[in-house]
Amino acid sequence: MRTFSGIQPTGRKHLGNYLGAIVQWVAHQERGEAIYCLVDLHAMSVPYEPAGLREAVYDTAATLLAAGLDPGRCIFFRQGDVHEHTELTWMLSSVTAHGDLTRMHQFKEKSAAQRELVSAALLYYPVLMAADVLVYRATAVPVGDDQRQHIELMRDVAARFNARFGETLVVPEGHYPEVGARIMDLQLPDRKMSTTGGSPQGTVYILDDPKTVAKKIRSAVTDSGSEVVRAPDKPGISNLIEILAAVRGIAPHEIEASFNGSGYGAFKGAVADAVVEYLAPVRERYEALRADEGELERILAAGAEKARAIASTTMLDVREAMGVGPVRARQ
Ligand code: AQP
Repeated sequence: MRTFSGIQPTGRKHLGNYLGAIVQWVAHQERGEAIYCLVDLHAMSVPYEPAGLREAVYDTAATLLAAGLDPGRCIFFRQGDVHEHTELTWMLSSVTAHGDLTRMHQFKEKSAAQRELVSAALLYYPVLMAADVLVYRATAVPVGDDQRQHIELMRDVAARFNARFGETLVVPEGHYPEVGARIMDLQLPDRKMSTTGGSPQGTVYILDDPKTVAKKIRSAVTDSGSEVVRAPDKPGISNLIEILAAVRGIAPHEIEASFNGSGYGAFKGAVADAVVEYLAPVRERYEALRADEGELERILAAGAEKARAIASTTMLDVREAMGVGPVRARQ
C-alpha cells in the first residue's frame, strides 16, 4: 500500500482534522509507504498573507510531528517544494470537466463566502488535489468524510487519463475512519467542525489549553432530553458520542451502553476529561518542536527530496504518454 494525504497549513488544526485525518496518517505509517504533505499551494485559493503562510507551515508541521508523524517512517514535505504537483495539475486539467469543478460542494460554499475575489485557484483546488495524489501513484488516501466528492473526482480524472493516454496513473481509494469521519461544530452541530466555517466556541483546537478544551465541551449545545443516545433530532449529543468513541477507540454503541441513565452533565464531563487527556501529550511535545524552525526546514527539505524522486518519475511517463517533449530513449 502507498498512502498519500495532505493538509492545509492553516496553523491551528482542530479536533475534526485530528480524528478525521491525522490519527489515520499516524496509523498508515505502519501499513507500507506513507507520504504526507503540507499543502501550502492549496492555501492560496483564498485570501492569505505570505508571511503568515510561512509561519503556519511551521505551526502545522510541528503539530503533525507532535501527533506522531515520524520522518523516519514517512515522507513529510511541503507541497510548494515539489514542482511536479503544479505541472501535473495542468496536464490533468485537460481531462477534467469544467462542469464537474463548478459542482463541487466545497467550491460552491467557499465561493459563496468570498467577499472579494473568487479565484480560479478555488475552482482548481480539486485538480491540484488530484495531482497531489496521482503524482505518487498512491493507492490509499486517508481523509475525512468532507473530502468524498474530491476523491471521487480524482478517481474519475485518473481513469479518464488512462483511457485517453494509456495506463499511466493509479486510481486511488479514499480511506475514511469508521468513527470520527465527520466531527461537528459543538455550537452548531448541523455543521462540520471547520477552520473557516464554524463557531470559535464550537471548535476545539489541538493546541487549546486544557481549561479551554473542557469549557468548550461542557458548553456544547445539546437538546432538552437526558438520554445519551444517537438520534437525528439529537445532533449535539450524537456528535459528543462520536468524539468520545473516537478518542477511546471503541464503537459509539459501547459509549451509549456505558452512559445509559447517567444524564448529560456527567456525560459531557467525561467527554471533556477524555479529550483533555487525549490531546495533552501532543500539546506538550509541540512547544519544543515549534521552537526549532531550522530543524523543521531540514525535515521538510529532506522529505521534498524523497518526494521529488517519485514524482519526477511519474511525470516522465505522463509527459511521454501525452506527447509532451521528445520521445524518451530506451536503454
Ligand atoms: N470536521 C471534520 N471531521 C473530520 N475530518 C475533518 N477534516 C476537516 N474537517 C473535519 C479532515 O481534515 C483533513 C485536513 O483538512 P484540510 O486540509 O481541509 O484542513 P482545514 O482547511 O483546516 O480543514 P477544514 O476545517 O475542513 O477547513 P475549511 O474551513 O477550509 O473547510 C482532511 O482530510 C479533512 O477531510
